[in-house]
Amino acid sequence: MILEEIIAKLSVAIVNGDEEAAGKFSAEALDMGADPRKLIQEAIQSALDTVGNNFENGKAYLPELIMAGDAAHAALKFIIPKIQDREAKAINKGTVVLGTPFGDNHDIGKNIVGAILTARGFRVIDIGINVPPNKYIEAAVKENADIIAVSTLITTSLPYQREIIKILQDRGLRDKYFVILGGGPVTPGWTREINADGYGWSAIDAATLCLQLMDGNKKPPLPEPLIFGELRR
Ligand code: B12
Repeated sequence: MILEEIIAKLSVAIVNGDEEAAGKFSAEALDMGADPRKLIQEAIQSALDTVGNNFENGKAYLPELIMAGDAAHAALKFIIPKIQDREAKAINKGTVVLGTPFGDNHDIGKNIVGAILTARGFRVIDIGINVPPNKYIEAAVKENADIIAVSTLITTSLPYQREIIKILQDRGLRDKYFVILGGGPVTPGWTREINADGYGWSAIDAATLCLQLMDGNKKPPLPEPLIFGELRR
């Protein structure tokens, strides 16, 4: 089988929620020299988008969503260490506190963002899912972070992004940390509305964003957020 066929089979395995096949095809694709980031983009993300659209249109139900998520996890178990092997650099470019806010349990995209940022030389403190706003701030203070990164997939959890910024302002800490946003329901417009410092459409955009924030003399809060990947939305 050629690599393109294996990538196509990986995608189908995720849509079908077949954990075993997803693990097998991702390992095979990597053995054949597939670029791990290409695998994420072309097989995993696109397959989950298909399942998400089917769910929205009533063609798939929660069990299918759960199984697809599990299959994606099974594939990423092989892919994430490869990203880190290939790219990990010893220099610490900065510390990022990363989490999914209260009410939201989606962590696949967050984990990919964490892996790519680590690979690009950031120290990533992953505070998990369903995280109340004040926990982001506690972690940022404790870890002496540079950036707070909030990954949100559920629309009803968006207000917690605003809440994080408000708590920082109320505690006089807004000039200590950049706040960046990503995930399906987040838009550049929302990023501007709540005065966050940046938006990235993908994990690669998240890395470009963090590198630019740490580059030069930028200080939070930025008068205008940095936006990456807007055209791909
Ligand atoms: C898999 C999945 C699940 C799995 C999650 C498994 C897991 N461990 O994460 C399970 C089955 C648990 C699940 C549950 C639910 N889900 Co769901 N789920 C999805 C699905 C299909 C894929 C999400 C995903 O992983 N995508 C792949 C990753 C790689 O992409 P990503 O997360 O967008 O991340 C990328 C970028 O956004 C970016 N990024 C991400 N974070 C950040 C952060 C920063 C700072 C930056 C810069 C960039 C960045 O980089 C990432 C990599 O490139 C989406 C549909 C979709 N197309 O997104 C629905 C979806 C998100 N789910 C949805 C819903 C409604 C639910 C449920 C409420 C269903 C229910 N009735 O119970 C529950 C909610 C549970 C909860 N409280 O969170 C809706 C949300 C609608 C909305 N806008 O509010 C969606 C959009 C489906 C739909 N079309 O209706 N879900």
